[in-house]
Order: sequence, then structure tokens, then C-alpha cells
Amino acid sequence: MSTTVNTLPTNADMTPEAGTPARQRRFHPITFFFTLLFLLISQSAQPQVRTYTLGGPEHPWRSGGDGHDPSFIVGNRFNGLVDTTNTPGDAIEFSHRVGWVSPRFFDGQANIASLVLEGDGSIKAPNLISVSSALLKTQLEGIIDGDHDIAFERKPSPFNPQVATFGIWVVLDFGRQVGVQRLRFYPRNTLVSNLQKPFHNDYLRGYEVWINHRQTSSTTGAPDRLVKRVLDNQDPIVNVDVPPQYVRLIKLRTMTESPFEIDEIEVYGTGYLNSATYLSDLIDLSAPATVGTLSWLEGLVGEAPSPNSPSRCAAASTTPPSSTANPSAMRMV
Ligand SMILES: [Ca+2]
Repeated sequence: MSTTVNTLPTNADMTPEAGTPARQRRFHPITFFFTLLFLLISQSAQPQVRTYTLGGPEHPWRSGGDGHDPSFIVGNRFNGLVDTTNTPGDAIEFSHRVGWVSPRFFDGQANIASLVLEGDGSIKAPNLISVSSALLKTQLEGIIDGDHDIAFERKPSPFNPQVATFGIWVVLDFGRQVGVQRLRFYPRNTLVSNLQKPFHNDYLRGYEVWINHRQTSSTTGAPDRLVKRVLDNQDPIVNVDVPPQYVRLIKLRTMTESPFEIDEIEVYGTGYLNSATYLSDLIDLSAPATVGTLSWLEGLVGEAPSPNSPSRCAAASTTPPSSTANPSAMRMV
């Protein structure tokens, strides 16, 4: 079973108690897949009627239904993993609205840059070929993990006096669309004091920031879009505001001949992930059974769709439609 819902990637938030929309800025499609798995054993001679509720006190969402863990292959053919959680890709959350399950939500204050290390995401410097892959991996992951000792460096050394600094691309690929509203990057010993590595003057003197909501492709109509170009930057700590929107790629291009380093690139997410999957456990009914009505409740976020806004707005969860007293459950009779 699956259902499709849509919401907006902004700070507009669902009211926790009522599930009603707050102020809305823009709609984008979001897909929420919910899957409930049943194992039916045999037929009972004496039929009984009982209700199984997933998302209620007896079987909360986090438990998956207290059955057999699901098992699915995730990732790609080169890096596949067996996922036995109920929330593959860690794209589901249970806390934004108590008793509900929803795509992961970001309030605009969280740095989500490290999400590029999850699932199909990546961080690369595709046109930098003069650095060993191991060192490049260490330095690139060191700019999104909050480690203020490690930086991405382009500086001359006695062993390498000529270091290319202009036109270097650093590409953050989230592997999916995430809502973004702000970036920040800086060298070491700026935002966080680091007297052992006082490189606060080695900031980027020139840069471009590009985004794309898909993989870059001129043939399929997905070119990168320039957000900001600064050729005479004077700020060690750079803030770049992005109109709230879903993006998959964030690209930083250096526009300077001066040596530089980047301690961290921070990406501030907003709104819900645009897709998420919840898989229940395989629920063993342990006796002959006939599955009756299966029902749930979806809470909507934002306004109803209009002809000019084809995306539905919405979000999260389940309940018996016949009972408003328990707003988060699934009933099977
Ligand atoms: Ca760092």
C-alpha cells in the first residue's frame, strides 16, 4: 500500500496539534510512501474480529509493528547494503508531531551538509586531479562533518609550490532533493577558535555558488543556476541566502588565484524532505485471518491544490477515520 502526499520546502510548518497549515511560500511535490506488510497463516474455524493498530500505544511507529524486521537492499549496485530498519534512508521522523509519522523536517536552523554522506549522496571536487584520492576524500569530508581541524586546502608547499586555486569545483550532491535556504563557509579559526591552525586569513577571495534541483544536464533541461558570484570577497565567514527551494546539487566554484582553505561548508535545510519511505515490520497474525478494512489518516500541510499549483500539500500519518479521538493509528478488522 502506498500513498502520495505533497508539501512545501519552506519554514511553513504544520501546527503540531491541529495539523493545519502555517504561512505558505511555495509548493513542491513531496512523496511519502507507507507500506504495511502482513503475513497470513491459515483460516480460522472460529472467526474472531480484532483490530490491529500501527502507530498507537501498543505498536508505536518506531516499533515497526513488533513483527519481523523488513529487509531491503538499498544504495546502488556498486555500494548496496541490506537495510532492516523501518525507515530506509533515515528520511522519516516521529517527533515533529507526536504520534505521527512524517518525512524528515528541518526548521531552517539545522546544518544538513553531512546528509551528502548518506544514501546516494556524495561530495566531490571533480576537476581536481592533482591530489590523491585518499587525501581529497579526507579533506572534502572534513568540510561537512563539523571537524574544525580538517579543511579543504589549496595552498603551496615546498613539495608543491604551484597549486591551482582558480576554477575548482566543490560539488555537494544530496542524492535526493532537500529544502535549502542558506549556505555558510569559512576557513579555520574563524567561526570556531583554533589557535593551532590560525588560518583565518586564508578565506576565499572570490567564488560562485550554483544549485540544481536535479543532476546537471543541458540535454534534459536541467542546467545549473547561479545563486551568487563574488569576485572581491572581504568576508572570512561567507553567508549566502538561497530562496527556499528544493535542490539536489550545491556547487561552489572558486574564483581566485589566491591560496585558500575551507574549514566547513554549512547548508541550512528547511521544510520536509520531498520523499520518504516507511516500511512496517512483517506482521504475523499467527492464526487464520481475513484482512478487512485498512484505513489511515493523512494530515495536510499548506493549502489545497489549485489549477495553478498542481502539487498537493500534505504530510504524515494515520488514524481510523471513524474515530477522531485517536488521531494516529491504522485499523485492520
Ligand atoms: Ca572542517
